[in-house]
Amino acid sequence: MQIKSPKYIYDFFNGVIQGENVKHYKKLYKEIDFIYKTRDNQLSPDTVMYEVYSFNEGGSNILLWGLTVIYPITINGECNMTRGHFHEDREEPEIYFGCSGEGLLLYLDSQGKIFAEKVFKGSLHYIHGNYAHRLVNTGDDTLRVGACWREAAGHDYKSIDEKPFPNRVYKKDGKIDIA
Ligand code: PAN
Ligand code: ZN
Repeated sequence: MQIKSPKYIYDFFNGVIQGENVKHYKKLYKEIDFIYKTRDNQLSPDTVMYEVYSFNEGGSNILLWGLTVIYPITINGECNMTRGHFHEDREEPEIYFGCSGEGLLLYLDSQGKIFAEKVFKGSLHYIHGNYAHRLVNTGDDTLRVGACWREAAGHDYKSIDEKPFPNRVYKKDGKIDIA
């Protein structure tokens, strides 16, 4: 029997996934400045707000494994977060799991009902297909969250742009404030 090296390395300490087919992108402030309540003119437009790694092995029923790395930045007191989305196919769920840092996972249904779960190293989250999901970094360190979902899920950002998450998360004097 041949023993092979793994094709992918999940480097928890440095917050990267390495391997041949790994896709990686950086989300810059200028690309998502509209998701925050206010604009911070002190923040460079090229500031990396978060990074996303993912890979899949192809095939007809593609399963993706991902990692989101969200930096501890505040925008006039508002905590940094992902853009947030529904899955295009509202039947497709996703699993998130906390790897490092502290945050909140916001869930929003199509009726506008919202709730959140705390995210920390070892937390595990099952996101049913009918919930939009957004990660918020509430800590002083980088928040790293793993994810597993099917390619068939797709991403629907438009619904969130039209009907945004009703609550925002702020950090004032080290205390979290949800407004
Ligand atoms: C994640 C997200 C990732 C970035 O992989 O795509 O955390 O968030 P936005 O896509 O909202 O910018 C996921 O939920 N995939 O389905
Ligand atoms: Zn998703």
